[in-house]
Amino acid sequence: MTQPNHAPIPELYVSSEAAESLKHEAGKLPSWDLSPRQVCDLELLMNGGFLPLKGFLTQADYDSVVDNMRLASGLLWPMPVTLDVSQDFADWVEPGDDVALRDAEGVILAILSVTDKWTPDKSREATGVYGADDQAHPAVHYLHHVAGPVYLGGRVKGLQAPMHYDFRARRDTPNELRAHFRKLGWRRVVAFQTRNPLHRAHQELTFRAAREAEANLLIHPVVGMTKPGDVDHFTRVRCYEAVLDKYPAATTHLSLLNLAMRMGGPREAVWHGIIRRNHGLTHMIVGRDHAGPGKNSADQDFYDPYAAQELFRQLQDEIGVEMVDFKQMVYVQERAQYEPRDEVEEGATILDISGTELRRRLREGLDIPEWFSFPEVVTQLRRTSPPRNRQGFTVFFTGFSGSGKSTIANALMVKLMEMGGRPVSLLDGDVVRKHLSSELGFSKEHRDINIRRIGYVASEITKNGGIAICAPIAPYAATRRAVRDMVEAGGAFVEIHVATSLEECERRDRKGLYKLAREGKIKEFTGISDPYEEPAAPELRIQTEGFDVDYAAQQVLLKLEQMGLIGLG
Ligand code: PPS
Repeated sequence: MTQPNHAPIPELYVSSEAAESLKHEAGKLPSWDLSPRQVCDLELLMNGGFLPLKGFLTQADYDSVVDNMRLASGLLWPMPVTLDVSQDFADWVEPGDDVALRDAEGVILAILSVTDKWTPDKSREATGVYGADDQAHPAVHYLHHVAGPVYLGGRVKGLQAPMHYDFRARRDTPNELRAHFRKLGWRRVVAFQTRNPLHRAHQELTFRAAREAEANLLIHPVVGMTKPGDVDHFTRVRCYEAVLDKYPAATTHLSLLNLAMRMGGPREAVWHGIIRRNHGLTHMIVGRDHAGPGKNSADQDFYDPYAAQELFRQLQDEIGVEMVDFKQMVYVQERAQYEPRDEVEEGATILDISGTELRRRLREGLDIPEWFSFPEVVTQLRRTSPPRNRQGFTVFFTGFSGSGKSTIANALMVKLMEMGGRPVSLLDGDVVRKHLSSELGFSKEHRDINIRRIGYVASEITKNGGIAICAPIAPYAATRRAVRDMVEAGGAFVEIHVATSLEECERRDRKGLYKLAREGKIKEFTGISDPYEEPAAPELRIQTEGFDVDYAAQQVLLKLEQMGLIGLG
């Protein structure tokens, strides 16, 4: 029978007096500003969540973890927990040095006593740990594009835990959870690891899993870093809180885990198991395609959907946590209840809504039935993902000086304000250059800075539900692309090429600038002495010759309506 994991475990924190004096000394040490992922890793190192690790992996441990899923001592450990740094920083730190590890605000969280410094072979790490050096895998992408080139290894002395201002009462260290279980007399506890909102099927399957294991249930969602594109953790935690009421009283607990996931499938499942053992759990639910990263660049699954369960089953004695099989629960219409898929009678009608379908219904404000999710959960999701016609977006005009961008942008702004519902901001080329970019000229470098500033402001407006209308020349395709990426993280980006020809702009010469440019009195003038890269695939291209402004603005409105960004509702 599984033994309760209640006794306290060792942490890496020093006493508060030692922390005070170390903090003063640490002021003189080389200091490293931790990335968000490193802050997550450090927290779990310090609080014992990553036992048996006592610091960031040394080179010998790293090599052994990559090749054999074990530390050099032979202990099971599937995931490299490494401190990646820049080449510049690595150049002035040597083994034997101490390094102060700081959070984003500059607070010293820990001291690393460096024993190892090496340049890893990242392709080997990707293949060994994630199964392929394929950048469609988020952790492989991170490894090659975000992580620094050099790793530092060594033991960590913890001075203080990273500060969390959100959901503080829901966060527990391993020892706090152990104490909680001890207090409640929970000897067998099954963990449900999740990075998604819980709907009815999850509630059914978790409760069933706990009953089968004759255990209490811990909903243990990851709130550190999950898969890019996931529902943000603020929304998810409000959803989990709503679901908590649906379990019988005093059977279930919710605790948040500040883990940075790698989406490493089978290896990650084993890692999750070890982390849960450290948190005092005795059982864990391992689902189909546990911690799966989705499709690879050949559009195939990275891992077999049952590989995680198989590996966990093989290693569960060493992990120290028993696996509970995940039963897929489906809604049977005739019986108006959830049942395990393998127990459904032949001929019965099974209802389901896929993740993609759910997102579509949220986006379009369509019905989400009660058999699928709890109304309280749907309310939270709708608050975060309002239908498209209530989300923010950016309309980005680009074209030559004098092409009519500003005039159409102004007309569009007025028409959108007439409709109401969302705040509208106009970031016109001239206005931006007066207020945001007054020190900039028209070199490529300065134009790029100018456009990125506009992109940043537009992305903030968009993320917060407003409409940003931008009307710069924005002559470079790569910079427009960068702005699109920035904005699309929070809403739609509608690129509109105002395709008035250079000849026509010069003929109109509204500001008299073309004449000056031709005379060489204005340098680097777009179209005359500086390039303009036409958008290859804008959402809309407008010809202005022979049409009035009203008609052009109308075309934009029709496009926005077609994209679902404006309309009734
Ligand atoms: S950019 O390239 O997007 O940063 O340019 P932008 O900020 O939109 O330019 C705004 C206005 O600056 C005037 N102007 C010039 N344009 C192009 N090249 C040079 N060298 C130049 N010098 C001044 C021009 O009138 C732009 O106004 P619009 O509104 O486009 O007519």
